[in-house]
Amino acid sequence: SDVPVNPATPPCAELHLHIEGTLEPDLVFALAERNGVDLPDPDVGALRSRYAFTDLQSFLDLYYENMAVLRTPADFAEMTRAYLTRARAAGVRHAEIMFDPQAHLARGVPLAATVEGIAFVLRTSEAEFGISTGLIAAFLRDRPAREALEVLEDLLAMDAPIIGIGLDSAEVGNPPSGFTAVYDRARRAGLHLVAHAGEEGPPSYIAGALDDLGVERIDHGIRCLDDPALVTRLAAEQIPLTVCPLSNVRLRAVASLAAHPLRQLLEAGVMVTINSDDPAYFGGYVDDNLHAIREVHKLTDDELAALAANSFRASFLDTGRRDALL
Ligand code: ES4
Ligand code: ZN
Repeated sequence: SDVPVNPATPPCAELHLHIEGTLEPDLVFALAERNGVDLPDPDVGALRSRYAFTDLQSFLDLYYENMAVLRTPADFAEMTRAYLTRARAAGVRHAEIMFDPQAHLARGVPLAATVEGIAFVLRTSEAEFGISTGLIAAFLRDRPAREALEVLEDLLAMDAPIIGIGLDSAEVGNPPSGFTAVYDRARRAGLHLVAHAGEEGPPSYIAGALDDLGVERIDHGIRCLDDPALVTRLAAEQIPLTVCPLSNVRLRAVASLAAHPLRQLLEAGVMVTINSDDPAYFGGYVDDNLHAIREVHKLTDDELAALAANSFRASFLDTGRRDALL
């Protein structure tokens, strides 16, 4: 088989993972067949040829298109189970998993179908896969904040098993400041708060996520390096960045893995973690990310261990399991 095998990487937590981004091309075709969904591509090979992205939007277009095959709770459950199986092999012991409820609602999939399909599998993940989990509802920043607030109210009303909220999709032109009401409501509900910022967008969006939304963690955040004062702040406050090297290369946020600013961030004292983002789209799971960055940046075993420790410290784990994993 052509499944890549990586030398062991240390056990870690994965904190930046879109469950819809784990939908592999083979599963797209299998679910399309099962659900009678017409696909634009004749076969998996033709679909795979469309994974050459030029920026975030070119990826998002295919990401939202492929989601059309997800119709029933069983579809979401199967995708989630496939991720956990692969994540366990990658060394993941804890996963904080984002999903995009609005992307499914917009296609006519009820909120309950999405939540129940994913949550059904997460309920037994620790026993079955040895992976503790938390579910994060991510809101689409290129849709109205009012819609996000309505979906959040629905999630709270149905007592959905979420630990937090996030903010994703097309970043530039959609700053954090538009979503203060959503984050205020989530904070009042006792939820954890994260947001994508500084992936393609400017450093001011990272500051906005911290100051306007009150997030505890920044997804991506690599563009903080354009603002030295912000880097100093992130280091001083130990704000975790969930960095995704292969994603950054594939979406051309950085020119190459060699040019990836991971080392600059570490040297500045920033709390960095390594994650896979959308592994079915960007060329690999968290072990593939760790491997690629280890080889190209000549990371030592101690440096890899420090990144793994960061992942547990930056997680929303309760102290009992965190200390057991550290
Ligand atoms: C995403 Cl890489 C990335 N950036 C922003 N939004 C997203 N949704 C899924 N993957
Ligand atoms: Zn992401």
